[in-house]
Amino acid sequence: MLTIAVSKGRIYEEALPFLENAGISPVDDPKKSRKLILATTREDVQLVIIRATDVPTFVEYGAADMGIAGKDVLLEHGAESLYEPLDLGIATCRLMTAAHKDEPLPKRRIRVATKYVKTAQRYFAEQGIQAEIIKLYGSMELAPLVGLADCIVDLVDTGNTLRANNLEPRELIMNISSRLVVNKAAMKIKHQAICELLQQFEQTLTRRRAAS
Ligand code: PRT
Ligand code: MG
Repeated sequence: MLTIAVSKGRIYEEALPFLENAGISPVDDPKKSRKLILATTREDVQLVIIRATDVPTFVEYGAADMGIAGKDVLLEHGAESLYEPLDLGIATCRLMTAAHKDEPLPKRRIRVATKYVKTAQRYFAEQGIQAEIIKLYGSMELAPLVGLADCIVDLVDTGNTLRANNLEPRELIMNISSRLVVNKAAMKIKHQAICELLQQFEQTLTRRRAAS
């Protein structure tokens, strides 16, 4: 049995064509079902539906053989414990700093609100900028508005969320997409099954590149 960890929402939606090309269709719709383990049209494959940020943990510990996770989540988790063989090019966005529109950052040590604590720490250290990182679990955009932070580090797609809150994107930290990750032991023990699946995913990628 191969277990694949995916999160509900945009990653699941965009990963479906890859799964379907490999003959994997979940028997229940995760949007309607409360089941956390979904059987699929392939007897040898099941999906576990978890929070996006938990995917690397499940795969690292072998609770799932493989998973699909955003590069933002992988950076924050630390990727040394996993194989990351394939960039699926889905759920794309940018990890950016953002701040009040038209307001320069203060010259003193800045306060940064984010859920990406390690990534933000690394980024500001590389830039030689003194920053105090404040961990939040959501609604980062609120922090500069209420004086909790001078800027934020968050994902930006259309920029609508920033604009709606009078913020503007500033520096690009990294372009983000979702990656296929594989447990290291599973890669040895279930080598053939995993490599077959990898090839099928690659085939979908190649077809998409040709079509675009
Ligand atoms: O929601 P939950 O707490 O369960 O987890 P999650 O928020 O991590 O899950 P989900 O499904 O929202 O995001 C999963 C992954 O999708 C992320 O880890 C990213 O890799 C990827 N992704 C791609 C995004 C976005 N685009 C995105 N725009 N994740 C979040 N956003 C949010 C962003 O945080 C901000 O609040 O959308 C808002 C910005 O969008 P725009 O279009 O207004 O700029
Ligand atoms: Mg979310």
